[in-house]
Amino acid sequence: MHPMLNIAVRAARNAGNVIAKAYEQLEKVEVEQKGSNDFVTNVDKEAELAIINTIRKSYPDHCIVAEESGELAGSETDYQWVIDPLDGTSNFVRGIPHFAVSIALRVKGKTEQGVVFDPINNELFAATRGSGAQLNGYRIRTTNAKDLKGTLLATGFPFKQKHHSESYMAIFADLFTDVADMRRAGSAALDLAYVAAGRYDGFWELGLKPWDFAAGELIAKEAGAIVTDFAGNHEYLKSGNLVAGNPKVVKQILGKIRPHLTESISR
Ligand code: 2AM
Ligand code: CA
Ligand code: CA
Ligand code: CA
Repeated sequence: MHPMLNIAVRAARNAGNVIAKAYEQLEKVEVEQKGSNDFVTNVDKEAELAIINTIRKSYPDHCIVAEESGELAGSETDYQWVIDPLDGTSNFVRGIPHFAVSIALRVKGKTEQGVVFDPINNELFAATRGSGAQLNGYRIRTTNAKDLKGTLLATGFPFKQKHHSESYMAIFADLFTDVADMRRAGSAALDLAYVAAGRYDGFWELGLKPWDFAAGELIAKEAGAIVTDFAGNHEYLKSGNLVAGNPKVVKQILGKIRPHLTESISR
C-alpha cells in the first residue's frame, strides 16, 4: 500500500472509531444548525480533529481542506488533503446506519489517494491513482450496463438549493421512466463508492462540495467509471454537479440531463 494511502486509512479508521462509539449513545450527541436543513454535531468536529491529528503527525507541512475547519495552510502547497469527517450527518443523527468518513489527497491538483470508510458496516473503499480500487482489500469494478434499462441509479436531492428543485425533478422524471429504480441514501461519498463496487450502475447529484466527492471520485474512476459534470466535461469542481458510472451509462444519463440544462444549471 502507498504510504500516503496508509495514512489516509489510519486517519479514516481513527475517525470511524470516534463516530461508531458516539453512534452507540446518540442521545448524548450535540446537534447544531449550520444552515437551513443543514446540521453539524460535536461528532463531526471530533472525527475531523482525529483525522487532522493523524495526518499532521506524518505530514506536518501538508495543506488541509476540511468541511468543518475550512482551509488549513501548510508550507508544502503541492499536497492538499480534502476531508469530510462524516458524510451523511443527517442519517447519523437519526440512527440510520448509512454514513462514512471521506479522505482524499490531491497532489498538484490531481487526486492520488482516496478512502471512504463506513464504520458501521466496516467497509473500507480505497484507491491509489493507477492501481485500481478495493473494498476491504478486494478489487472492485463498476457494472457493465450498456443502457439505462434495468439499472439502479443513486442520486441526491438539492436540499440546500431548493431553487433547483424544478429542474432536478424534471431530470428525475425523465431518467425514472428508463431506469429500474433510483436511490437517495444520503451520503454522496458512499454513493460513489457503491458505483465503484457495482452496487449502483450510476450516480448523479448537483451542488456537491469538493469534500463530498474527492475520495469517491477517485475510487469510482479506478473501478472503471468516468466522472463528468452535467455537460459531459470536467468542470464539476466548480459546478459541484456530478455524473458517475461506466462510460455508456454516463452518456445516457447526460442525454437525459441535456434538455433540462438552464442558465443556473448549465454544466
Ligand atoms: P454531509 O452529511 O457531510 O453534510 C450531498 O447530498 C451531501 O449533502 C451529502 O453527502 C451530505 O453531506 C449532505 N446532505 C445530504 N442530505 C442532507 C440533508 N438532508 N441535510 C443536510 N445535509 C445533507
Ligand atoms: Ca455537513
Ligand atoms: Ca458531505
Ligand atoms: Ca460532513
